[in-house]
Amino acid sequence: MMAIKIPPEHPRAESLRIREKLVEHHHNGVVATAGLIAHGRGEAFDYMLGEKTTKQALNAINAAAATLLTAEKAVVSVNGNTAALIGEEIVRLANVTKAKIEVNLFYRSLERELKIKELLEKVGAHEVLGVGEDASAKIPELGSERRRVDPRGILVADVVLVPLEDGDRTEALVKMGKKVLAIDLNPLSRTSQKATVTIIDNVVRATPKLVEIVGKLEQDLKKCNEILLNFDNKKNLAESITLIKGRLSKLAEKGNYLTLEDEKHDL
Ligand code: PTJ
Repeated sequence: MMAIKIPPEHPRAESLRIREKLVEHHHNGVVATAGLIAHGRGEAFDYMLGEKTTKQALNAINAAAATLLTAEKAVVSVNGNTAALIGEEIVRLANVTKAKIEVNLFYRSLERELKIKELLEKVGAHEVLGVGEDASAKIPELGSERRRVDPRGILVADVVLVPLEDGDRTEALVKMGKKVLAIDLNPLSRTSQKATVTIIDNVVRATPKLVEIVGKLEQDLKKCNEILLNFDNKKNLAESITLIKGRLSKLAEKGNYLTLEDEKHDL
């Protein structure tokens, strides 16, 4: 049940609905308290990006789809925020890419793990790894609770999708030789900087788009390889930062909202 009723005509209705969803799942124990802070940080970057999936994000989504489709053992890592915001899309993505789903929390507790597992099962997940004693392996050189992983999942994966997380684990996973696909609104975060493919976008927009593109590329391995050959993460990331810089410059000139006409070159 939502805590407040959001008028549909409210100019920021969608953003408020997302916020309420997180608050609701914070109350029921899925989202960590720090998850609310993390969301606020994300929202600030989303303002700067214009709250849309940019051309650069779309490039990265294509590369992430191609990586998932050419993976041997892909895993989608789930934390509190992602379970609350995109639980259904995660299950859909895991189904279409034959990836496993693993719960991996920074603020780890068995209670939260079980709640997240239950939420994912409710929206169709058949198997959820990483819960309790199942996370019996450890990622080397990692101090946080995120080091505990499932030996059937993240430990042996060649590709790990980490929608929205703190940065320490991405670096450790890359050091282990894994490809990390990140979705993060902040292009300056350690996760964004260290990932193999970085999607600078909101998980609520990027994940359904990723499912859609996986559906389109599914039968076309040649196209997947072509996408991967032409994708340069550093360059794409730099272009996302340039886009923010450009938008901020335009905003600074105008001192007001940008219209669609102002933004037509960015879209
Ligand atoms: O559920 P747990 O215990 O694993 O904890 C999860 C949080 C998110 C609390 C934990 O991973 C954390 O502290 O993360 P950080 O360090 O705050 O990083 C979160 C990153 O996600 C920041 O770079 C935000 O900009 C970004 N972010 C927040 N909301 C979104 C987002 N990126 C994409 N979509 C969002 N909706």
